Amino acid sequence: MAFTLYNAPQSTCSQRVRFVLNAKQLPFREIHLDLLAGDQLKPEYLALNPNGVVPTLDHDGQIVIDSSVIVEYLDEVEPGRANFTPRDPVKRAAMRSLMRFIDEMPAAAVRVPTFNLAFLPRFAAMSEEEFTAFAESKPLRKEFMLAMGRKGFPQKDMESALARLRRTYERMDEAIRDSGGPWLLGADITLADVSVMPAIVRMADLNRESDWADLPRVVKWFELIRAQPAFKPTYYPGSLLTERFPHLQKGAA
Ligand SMILES: N[C@@H](CCC(=O)N[C@@H](CS)C(=O)NCC(=O)O)C(=O)O
Repeated sequence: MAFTLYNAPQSTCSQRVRFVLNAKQLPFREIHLDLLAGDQLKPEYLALNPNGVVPTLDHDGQIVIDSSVIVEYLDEVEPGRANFTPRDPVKRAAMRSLMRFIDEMPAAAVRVPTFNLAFLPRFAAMSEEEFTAFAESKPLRKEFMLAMGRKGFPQKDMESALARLRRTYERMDEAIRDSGGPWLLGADITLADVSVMPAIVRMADLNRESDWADLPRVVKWFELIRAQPAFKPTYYPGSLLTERFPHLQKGAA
């Protein structure tokens, strides 16, 4: 079986899929897209993924899109190795509920600080016409880009994104407490943990680790996921924003 992953090193959604492929020790070929250059908007890529976003998985010619769908798919086609889906239907439903919450809350919220702090200089350097054309060409994120504009999201949008992230850390803390931990749903790591991981790594990379320092269960969870054998190969050099955007290294967040 051959897996090809269209993705980007720093893309949080891509990192979920890389983690699962690595944990299952499934060899995969990576095709890197430069998202700031607009590789995801080229017609040949849109033919694979009409949303114009990464990741996209090609499994022996079968195309699967959306990171949450891809990680569930991988557990279905390769259930034997490092399974991330509980057998018990009730627990499985709890995992999926958390995954929906994660996609709606932290995965969306994290884009605001990411764009404002890391990508903005790139957009600020474009002319208004170039920027508008770039935004208009995005099937999924057109309105998001236009709302951001070349000057970035206003402070109140940053604050509301950070508030939504804070509610995520609190939800994680409750889930770990109620399940007995150390993972969100108990003794075993599940796709819910994998889904939220990149948002937490991103906020730590943006120097915001202190935002959950008062939640020791979350602190422990973060240590534990970083110690997983799949973590290092997933976050290979170039996967963090601070590696690509040196202006972030001083802790501009
Ligand atoms: N729900 C989708 C979202 C994918 C997504 O937003 N990908 C981002 C990177 S994490 C992207 O490709 N952005 C490119 C753009 O906004 O043009 C998934 O989980 O796969």
